[in-house]
Amino acid sequence: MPGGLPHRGIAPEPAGPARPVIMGVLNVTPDSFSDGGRYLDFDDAVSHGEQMGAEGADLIDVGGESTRPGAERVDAATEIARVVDVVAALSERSLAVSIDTTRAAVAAAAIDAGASVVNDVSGGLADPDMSRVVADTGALWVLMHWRGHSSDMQRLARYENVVADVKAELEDRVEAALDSGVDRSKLILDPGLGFAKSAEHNWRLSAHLDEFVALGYPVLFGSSRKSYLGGLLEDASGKPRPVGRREAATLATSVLAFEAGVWGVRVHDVAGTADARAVWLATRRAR
Ligand code: PMM
Repeated sequence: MPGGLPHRGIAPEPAGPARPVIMGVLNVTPDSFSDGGRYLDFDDAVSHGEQMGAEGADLIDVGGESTRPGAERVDAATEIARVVDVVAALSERSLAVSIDTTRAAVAAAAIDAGASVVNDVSGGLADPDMSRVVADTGALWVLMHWRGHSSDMQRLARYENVVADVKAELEDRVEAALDSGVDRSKLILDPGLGFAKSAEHNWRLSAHLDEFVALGYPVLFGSSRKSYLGGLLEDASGKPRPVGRREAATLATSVLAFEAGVWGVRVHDVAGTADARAVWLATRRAR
């Protein structure tokens, strides 16, 4: 477990495979593709975070800017105003919080309010000050594979070999993080499904998750409700499965990711994922 992320409960873990972390998504935005607009209100956001904690989330991932393809950016002050009180309230309730941001100023404000993980979908590329904030505070840092902001990221979805290229680009981000003084024990890697990736790219990355695990860093996997699942499950007229009905497919991808050895999954449906994790763990421990 990198950096000693607190696990809920005090019972010692039985010997065997590590229990994967569940990161519950809490988007405090008007426009995220799945839960946009639902948790802009402070009380709604905090109670949803608490509910995910009660359902088995190890981490609540609070985000104040949508990264949906084509989304327009908000300014840093707006992003901070959306997230900081929610982060403080969840931290006060002893929930571990990650801040989903590409901006150093937002990460610093959230860490100040109690966040212990920076979930940076740009892998440090969007803001040159991010590595300093992470190094100075000792926060864990999720380096996700990214090639550009949401407004034009689908144009950037060109690869020779998506698995090899994403691995190499993530390794470059690791080198940059280490060079700027971040401890290797603080790093978590994420192949970044849907970020400058076609559906085919997402399937290839999912099929080769074990190669990312083999890089030697904890791996986070984020497939929850993404459009490649909607496309897979299109109806007879070719209409994609709507976002709200992609949960069973998401769970299947999470179990496959557990089997590939990931450190954690980032999901909207924490209760279902916690059940799936219990099934996977019981099965693994019975081997
Ligand atoms: N996906 C989204 C946002 N943040 N962070 C990580 N580390 N990995 C992801 O795959 C990821 C992310 C987009 O999904 P959302 O709009 O449901 O938050």
